[in-house]
Amino acid sequence: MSISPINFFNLLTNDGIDFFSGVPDSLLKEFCLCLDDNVAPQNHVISANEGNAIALAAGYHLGTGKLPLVYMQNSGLGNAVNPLISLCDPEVYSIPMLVVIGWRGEPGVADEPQHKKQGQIQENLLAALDLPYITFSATENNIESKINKAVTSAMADKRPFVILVKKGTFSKYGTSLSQKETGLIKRENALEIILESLPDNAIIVSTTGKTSREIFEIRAIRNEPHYKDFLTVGSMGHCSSIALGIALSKPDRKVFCIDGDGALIMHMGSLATAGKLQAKNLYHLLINNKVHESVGGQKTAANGINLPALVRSNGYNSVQSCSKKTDLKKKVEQFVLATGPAFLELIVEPGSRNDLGRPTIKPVDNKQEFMKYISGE
Ligand SMILES: Cc1ncc(C[n+]2csc(CCOP(=O)(O)OP(=O)(O)O)c2C)c(N)n1
Repeated sequence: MSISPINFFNLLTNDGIDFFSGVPDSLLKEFCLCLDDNVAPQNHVISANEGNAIALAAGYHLGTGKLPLVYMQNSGLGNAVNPLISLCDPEVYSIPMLVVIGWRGEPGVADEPQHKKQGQIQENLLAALDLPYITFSATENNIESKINKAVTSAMADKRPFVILVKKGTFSKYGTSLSQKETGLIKRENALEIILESLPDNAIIVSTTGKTSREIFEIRAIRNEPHYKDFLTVGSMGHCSSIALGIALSKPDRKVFCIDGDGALIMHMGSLATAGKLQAKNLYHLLINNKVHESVGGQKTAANGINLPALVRSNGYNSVQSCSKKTDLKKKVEQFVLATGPAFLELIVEPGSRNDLGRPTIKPVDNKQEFMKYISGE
């Protein structure tokens, strides 16, 4: 039987765990919802990236001596490797924590191309990192003793202990994050307007998750080719750096990065690089819904910060924001004429269609066609 998130949570708290940090994941969505509902905000921190979550948890342990919990999708393990092995490892500071990892791309389970390699190497990777682990699946019946074992082992050996969670492990939590009508434009409609307002020879690099899925569908519905769009299906947080790399190598073409707030915040340091390099042909569009909508709608740090001000202070040449549906087209048209690095934030309503599909073109084919397009062939 699948595990009830609240049962899992109660067992963790009975074992003394009261601090949680991580980046949300679709496989862990129900557990994340349960944390949102049951933990005070200062004890449940959705961090910028998975490495930050490990470091936050390490700090919490240093301050309290208690066992913290970090959660992430296995895509984020790469972000976490450095603090896991150079901070928490028994040969360095020996810091205990539980690390709950959603196992996308598990061998034998159908998944998207960007998850396959990570899923395949998952167990070998944990072995190479010398991280002890147990797995949880939908057919679990020994949850309590397994959690006790994980907690005891992490504390006794003073090291991170991993709980690897297979697809379908958690049952529904009950409530899901409400998608309130805000009167703002929906991301998909904003993307429709953006795509029709960009110049014909625009080069587009879009972010991980539903933004790229929507762009793919809009192109398909309009019978337009997909080769203008590099859909960054994995590698969350890096699409603006990919766009910058292209912009530097193609100074005569306008390169548009279509980013998400969770992704931008995940690797915010790239803003400083973009500001410093002053690529005149770099156009950074942020679709800001203030949540990680693609994996369940959990809040990002965009809720409390002024992203345009931040971007401006990093040296972008032109910075604009737009929250009015009726202004959007005009704002995008002005943005296209600005001198880069240019930034336009579009505040949109969280939410997406339930029947949204996924790209049907393989990433490597997308790359080949895209390279032909940008080389002018
Ligand atoms: C390194 C990494 N961590 C986590 C994920 C899981 N993930 C995929 S999309 C996404 C949310 C992206 O949020 P945002 O950029 O705000 O875009 P939105 O989903 O709101 O459109 C997350 C957390 C991932 N793909 N890679």
